[in-house]
Amino acid sequence: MRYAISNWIYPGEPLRETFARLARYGYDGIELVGEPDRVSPEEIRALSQEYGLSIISILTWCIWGIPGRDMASPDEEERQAAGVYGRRCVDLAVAVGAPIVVVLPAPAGRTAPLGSPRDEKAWKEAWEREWVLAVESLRGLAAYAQSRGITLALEPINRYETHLVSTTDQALRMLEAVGADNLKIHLDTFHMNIEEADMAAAIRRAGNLLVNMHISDSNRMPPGRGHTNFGALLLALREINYTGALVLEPVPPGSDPLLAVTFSENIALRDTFAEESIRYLRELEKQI
Ligand code: LER
Ligand code: MN
Repeated sequence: MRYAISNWIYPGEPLRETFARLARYGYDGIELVGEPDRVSPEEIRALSQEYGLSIISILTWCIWGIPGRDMASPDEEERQAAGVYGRRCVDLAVAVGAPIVVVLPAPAGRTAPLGSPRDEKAWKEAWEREWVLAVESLRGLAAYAQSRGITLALEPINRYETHLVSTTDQALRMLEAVGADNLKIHLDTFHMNIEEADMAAAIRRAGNLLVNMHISDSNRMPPGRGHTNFGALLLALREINYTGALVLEPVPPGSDPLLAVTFSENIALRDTFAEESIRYLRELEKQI
Protein backbone atom coordinates (compact mmCIF):
# COMPACT_ATOMS: atom_id res chain seq x y z
CA MET A 1 0.00 0.00 0.00
CA ARG A 2 1.17 3.54 -0.69
CA TYR A 3 0.93 6.02 2.19
CA ALA A 4 0.53 9.79 2.20
CA ILE A 5 -0.63 12.58 4.50
CA SER A 6 -3.04 15.40 3.66
CA ASN A 7 -1.30 18.65 4.53
CA TRP A 8 -4.45 20.52 5.66
CA ILE A 9 -3.58 19.07 9.08
CA TYR A 10 -0.39 21.19 9.08
CA PRO A 11 -1.69 24.72 8.39
CA GLY A 12 0.98 27.38 8.14
CA GLU A 13 3.83 24.88 8.15
CA PRO A 14 6.55 25.50 5.56
CA LEU A 15 6.21 22.83 2.86
CA ARG A 16 9.83 21.76 3.27
CA GLU A 17 9.15 20.81 6.91
CA THR A 18 6.13 18.73 5.87
CA PHE A 19 8.00 16.96 3.06
CA ALA A 20 10.92 16.26 5.42
CA ARG A 21 8.59 14.74 8.05
CA LEU A 22 6.84 12.49 5.54
CA ALA A 23 10.13 11.30 4.04
CA ARG A 24 11.56 10.68 7.54
CA TYR A 25 8.78 8.24 8.41
CA GLY A 26 8.68 6.40 5.09
CA TYR A 27 5.65 7.95 3.37
CA ASP A 28 5.32 7.61 -0.40
CA GLY A 29 3.49 10.82 -1.16
CA ILE A 30 1.52 13.84 -0.03
CA GLU A 31 -1.95 15.29 -0.65
CA LEU A 32 -1.92 19.07 -0.98
CA VAL A 33 -4.61 21.51 0.04
CA GLY A 34 -5.99 23.20 -3.06
CA GLU A 35 -4.93 26.81 -2.59
CA PRO A 36 -3.52 27.67 -6.02
CA ASP A 37 -2.77 31.30 -5.01
CA ARG A 38 -0.64 30.29 -2.05
CA VAL A 39 1.71 27.72 -3.55
CA SER A 40 4.39 27.56 -6.20
CA PRO A 41 4.16 24.49 -8.46
CA GLU A 42 7.91 24.83 -9.17
CA GLU A 43 8.71 24.65 -5.45
CA ILE A 44 6.38 21.66 -5.01
CA ARG A 45 7.94 19.79 -7.93
CA ALA A 46 11.43 20.48 -6.58
CA LEU A 47 10.49 19.26 -3.08
CA SER A 48 8.80 16.21 -4.54
CA GLN A 49 12.03 15.32 -6.35
CA GLU A 50 14.31 16.12 -3.43
CA TYR A 51 12.34 14.04 -0.91
CA GLY A 52 11.16 11.30 -3.27
CA LEU A 53 7.46 11.92 -2.51
CA SER A 54 4.79 11.87 -5.20
CA ILE A 55 1.93 14.35 -5.20
CA ILE A 56 -0.99 11.97 -4.75
CA SER A 57 -3.88 14.39 -4.96
CA ILE A 58 -5.13 17.94 -4.53
CA LEU A 59 -7.82 18.41 -1.87
CA THR A 60 -10.21 21.18 -2.87
CA TRP A 61 -10.56 23.33 0.22
CA CYS A 62 -14.31 23.86 0.24
CA ILE A 63 -15.08 25.10 3.71
CA TRP A 64 -18.29 26.93 4.59
CA GLY A 65 -17.40 30.57 5.16
CA ILE A 66 -14.77 30.80 2.43
CA PRO A 67 -16.49 32.59 -0.47
CA GLY A 68 -16.44 31.05 -3.95
CA ARG A 69 -16.21 27.40 -2.91
CA ASP A 70 -19.86 26.23 -3.00
CA MET A 71 -20.76 24.20 -6.10
CA ALA A 72 -24.32 23.62 -4.84
CA SER A 73 -25.20 27.22 -4.04
CA PRO A 74 -28.39 28.57 -5.63
CA ASP A 75 -26.47 31.86 -5.92
CA GLU A 76 -25.26 31.93 -9.53
CA GLU A 77 -22.20 34.08 -8.81
CA GLU A 78 -21.07 31.88 -5.92
CA ARG A 79 -21.52 28.72 -7.99
CA GLN A 80 -19.62 30.17 -10.97
CA ALA A 81 -16.78 31.22 -8.65
CA ALA A 82 -16.69 27.69 -7.22
CA GLY A 83 -16.42 26.35 -10.78
CA VAL A 84 -13.47 28.66 -11.50
CA TYR A 85 -11.84 27.58 -8.22
CA GLY A 86 -12.33 23.89 -9.10
CA ARG A 87 -10.74 24.40 -12.53
CA ARG A 88 -7.79 26.20 -10.93
CA CYS A 89 -7.32 23.19 -8.64
CA VAL A 90 -7.33 20.94 -11.71
CA ASP A 91 -4.66 23.22 -13.26
CA LEU A 92 -2.65 22.99 -10.04
CA ALA A 93 -2.91 19.18 -10.16
CA VAL A 94 -1.57 19.21 -13.72
CA ALA A 95 1.24 21.62 -12.76
CA VAL A 96 2.46 19.44 -9.86
CA GLY A 97 1.79 16.05 -11.48
CA ALA A 98 -1.09 14.97 -9.19
CA PRO A 99 -3.54 12.63 -10.98
CA ILE A 100 -6.50 13.23 -8.63
CA VAL A 101 -8.51 16.20 -7.35
CA VAL A 102 -10.76 15.49 -4.35
CA VAL A 103 -14.06 17.39 -4.51
CA LEU A 104 -16.98 18.15 -2.19
CA PRO A 105 -20.37 18.85 -3.80
CA ALA A 106 -21.10 21.45 -1.08
CA PRO A 107 -18.71 23.02 1.45
CA ALA A 108 -17.83 21.24 4.69
CA GLY A 109 -19.65 22.97 7.52
CA ARG A 110 -22.88 23.76 5.63
CA THR A 111 -25.39 21.31 7.07
CA ALA A 112 -28.67 22.56 5.57
CA PRO A 113 -29.96 23.91 2.28
CA LEU A 114 -29.41 27.68 2.06
CA GLY A 115 -32.19 29.66 3.68
CA SER A 116 -32.52 26.89 6.29
CA PRO A 117 -36.15 25.97 5.47
CA ARG A 118 -37.88 24.53 8.53
CA ASP A 119 -40.83 22.63 7.04
CA GLU A 120 -40.58 19.31 5.24
CA LYS A 121 -41.80 20.40 1.80
CA ALA A 122 -39.61 23.50 1.60
CA TRP A 123 -36.59 21.62 2.95
CA LYS A 124 -36.92 18.78 0.47
CA GLU A 125 -37.44 21.15 -2.47
CA ALA A 126 -34.38 23.18 -1.49
CA TRP A 127 -32.33 20.00 -1.00
CA GLU A 128 -33.38 18.65 -4.40
CA ARG A 129 -32.48 21.96 -6.06
CA GLU A 130 -29.01 21.99 -4.50
CA TRP A 131 -28.47 18.35 -5.51
CA VAL A 132 -29.27 19.24 -9.14
CA LEU A 133 -27.00 22.31 -9.01
CA ALA A 134 -24.14 20.25 -7.53
CA VAL A 135 -24.63 17.62 -10.27
CA GLU A 136 -24.46 20.33 -12.97
CA SER A 137 -21.38 21.94 -11.40
CA LEU A 138 -19.60 18.59 -11.11
CA ARG A 139 -20.47 17.70 -14.69
CA GLY A 140 -18.84 20.94 -15.90
CA LEU A 141 -15.78 20.45 -13.71
CA ALA A 142 -15.43 16.80 -14.74
CA ALA A 143 -15.46 17.79 -18.42
CA TYR A 144 -12.67 20.29 -17.79
CA ALA A 145 -10.70 17.77 -15.71
CA GLN A 146 -11.13 15.20 -18.49
CA SER A 147 -9.64 17.61 -21.01
CA ARG A 148 -6.61 17.97 -18.72
CA GLY A 149 -6.23 14.25 -17.92
CA ILE A 150 -7.32 14.56 -14.28
CA THR A 151 -9.63 12.30 -12.25
CA LEU A 152 -12.06 13.87 -9.76
CA ALA A 153 -12.85 11.99 -6.55
CA LEU A 154 -16.05 12.81 -4.65
CA GLU A 155 -15.69 12.74 -0.84
CA PRO A 156 -18.80 11.97 1.26
CA ILE A 157 -18.53 13.71 4.64
CA ASN A 158 -20.58 13.13 7.77
CA ARG A 159 -23.97 14.70 8.50
CA TYR A 160 -22.52 17.19 11.00
CA GLU A 161 -20.51 18.73 8.14
CA THR A 162 -22.91 18.43 5.18
CA HIS A 163 -26.53 17.78 4.21
CA LEU A 164 -25.86 16.64 0.64
CA VAL A 165 -23.57 13.59 0.26
CA SER A 166 -22.66 11.69 3.44
CA THR A 167 -22.55 8.05 2.40
CA THR A 168 -20.99 5.82 -0.23
CA ASP A 169 -24.43 5.07 -1.67
CA GLN A 170 -25.25 8.78 -2.02
CA ALA A 171 -21.88 9.29 -3.72
CA LEU A 172 -22.67 6.43 -6.11
CA ARG A 173 -26.02 8.06 -6.90
CA MET A 174 -24.34 11.39 -7.54
CA LEU A 175 -21.80 9.74 -9.85
CA GLU A 176 -24.63 8.17 -11.79
CA ALA A 177 -26.45 11.52 -12.05
CA VAL A 178 -23.31 13.31 -13.27
CA GLY A 179 -22.47 10.57 -15.76
CA ALA A 180 -18.77 11.39 -16.22
CA ASP A 181 -16.21 8.58 -16.54
CA ASN A 182 -13.53 10.56 -14.70
CA LEU A 183 -15.68 11.28 -11.62
CA LYS A 184 -14.82 8.60 -9.03
CA ILE A 185 -15.10 8.10 -5.27
CA HIS A 186 -12.96 9.09 -2.31
CA LEU A 187 -13.81 7.60 1.11
CA ASP A 188 -12.76 8.85 4.56
CA THR A 189 -12.77 6.33 7.42
CA PHE A 190 -13.64 9.02 10.00
CA HIS A 191 -16.82 10.02 8.16
CA MET A 192 -17.59 6.38 7.27
CA ASN A 193 -17.49 5.38 10.93
CA ILE A 194 -20.36 7.80 11.56
CA GLU A 195 -22.42 7.11 8.43
CA GLU A 196 -21.87 3.55 7.18
CA ALA A 197 -23.54 0.48 8.71
CA ASP A 198 -20.58 -1.64 7.55
CA MET A 199 -17.43 0.19 6.47
CA ALA A 200 -15.83 -2.80 4.72
CA ALA A 201 -19.05 -3.45 2.79
CA ALA A 202 -19.11 0.21 1.70
CA ILE A 203 -15.57 -0.15 0.34
CA ARG A 204 -16.70 -3.23 -1.61
CA ARG A 205 -19.72 -1.34 -2.99
CA ALA A 206 -17.47 1.49 -4.16
CA GLY A 207 -15.28 -1.19 -5.80
CA ASN A 208 -13.21 -0.04 -8.73
CA LEU A 209 -14.68 3.49 -8.46
CA LEU A 210 -12.67 4.02 -5.26
CA VAL A 211 -9.50 5.95 -6.14
CA ASN A 212 -8.42 7.78 -2.98
CA MET A 213 -8.94 7.48 0.78
CA HIS A 214 -8.53 9.53 3.94
CA ILE A 215 -7.56 7.51 6.97
CA SER A 216 -8.02 8.26 10.65
CA ASP A 217 -9.56 6.31 13.50
CA SER A 218 -13.14 6.59 14.82
CA ASN A 219 -12.09 9.57 16.97
CA ARG A 220 -10.08 11.07 14.09
CA MET A 221 -6.85 10.15 15.88
CA PRO A 222 -4.06 8.03 14.33
CA PRO A 223 -5.19 4.49 13.40
CA GLY A 224 -5.01 2.29 16.49
CA ARG A 225 -6.17 4.99 18.92
CA GLY A 226 -9.90 4.43 18.31
CA HIS A 227 -12.19 1.48 17.61
CA THR A 228 -12.12 1.21 13.79
CA ASN A 229 -11.24 -2.29 12.57
CA PHE A 230 -8.52 -1.38 10.06
CA GLY A 231 -7.73 -5.05 9.47
CA ALA A 232 -11.21 -5.56 7.98
CA LEU A 233 -10.82 -2.42 5.87
CA LEU A 234 -7.41 -3.45 4.52
CA LEU A 235 -8.87 -6.83 3.58
CA ALA A 236 -11.76 -5.16 1.73
CA LEU A 237 -9.26 -2.92 -0.09
CA ARG A 238 -7.25 -5.96 -1.06
CA GLU A 239 -10.43 -7.65 -2.30
CA ILE A 240 -11.30 -4.77 -4.64
CA ASN A 241 -7.66 -4.53 -5.81
CA TYR A 242 -7.39 -0.97 -4.55
CA THR A 243 -4.48 0.79 -6.23
CA GLY A 244 -4.94 4.26 -4.69
CA ALA A 245 -3.06 5.60 -1.67
CA LEU A 246 -4.00 5.70 2.01
CA VAL A 247 -3.88 9.40 2.81
CA LEU A 248 -3.63 9.93 6.56
CA GLU A 249 -5.68 12.67 8.21
CA PRO A 250 -5.00 12.19 11.95
CA VAL A 251 -6.50 15.12 13.87
CA PRO A 252 -6.29 15.78 17.63
CA PRO A 253 -9.58 16.13 19.57
CA GLY A 254 -11.50 19.41 19.38
CA SER A 255 -14.91 20.61 18.22
CA ASP A 256 -13.24 22.61 15.44
CA PRO A 257 -10.67 20.39 13.69
CA LEU A 258 -9.33 23.32 11.66
CA LEU A 259 -8.46 25.12 14.91
CA ALA A 260 -7.39 22.03 16.87
CA VAL A 261 -4.57 21.34 14.40
CA THR A 262 -3.10 24.80 15.17
CA PHE A 263 -2.92 24.42 18.99
CA SER A 264 0.68 24.38 20.24
CA GLU A 265 0.34 21.10 22.16
CA ASN A 266 -0.98 19.50 18.95
CA ILE A 267 1.77 20.91 16.76
CA ALA A 268 4.14 19.06 19.10
CA LEU A 269 2.28 15.82 18.21
CA ARG A 270 2.73 16.06 14.44
CA ASP A 271 5.80 13.82 14.34
CA THR A 272 4.32 11.31 16.77
CA PHE A 273 1.06 11.01 14.78
CA ALA A 274 2.84 10.72 11.42
CA GLU A 275 5.26 8.05 12.65
CA GLU A 276 2.65 6.07 14.59
CA SER A 277 0.03 6.05 11.80
CA ILE A 278 2.21 4.48 9.13
CA ARG A 279 3.87 2.06 11.56
CA TYR A 280 0.48 0.78 12.76
CA LEU A 281 -0.96 0.24 9.27
CA ARG A 282 2.21 -1.31 7.81
CA GLU A 283 2.31 -3.76 10.74
CA LEU A 284 -1.36 -4.61 10.19
CA GLU A 285 -0.75 -5.18 6.48
CA LYS A 286 1.81 -7.87 7.41
CA GLN A 287 -0.68 -9.62 9.70
CA ILE A 288 -3.66 -9.92 7.37
C1 LER B 1 -11.65 16.86 4.34
O1 LER B 1 -10.96 15.85 3.77
C2 LER B 1 -12.56 16.34 5.36
O2 LER B 1 -12.53 15.19 5.70
C3 LER B 1 -13.51 17.26 5.91
O3 LER B 1 -14.02 16.76 7.08
C4 LER B 1 -12.91 18.64 6.13
O4 LER B 1 -12.91 19.01 7.44
MN1 MN C 1 -11.38 13.65 4.58
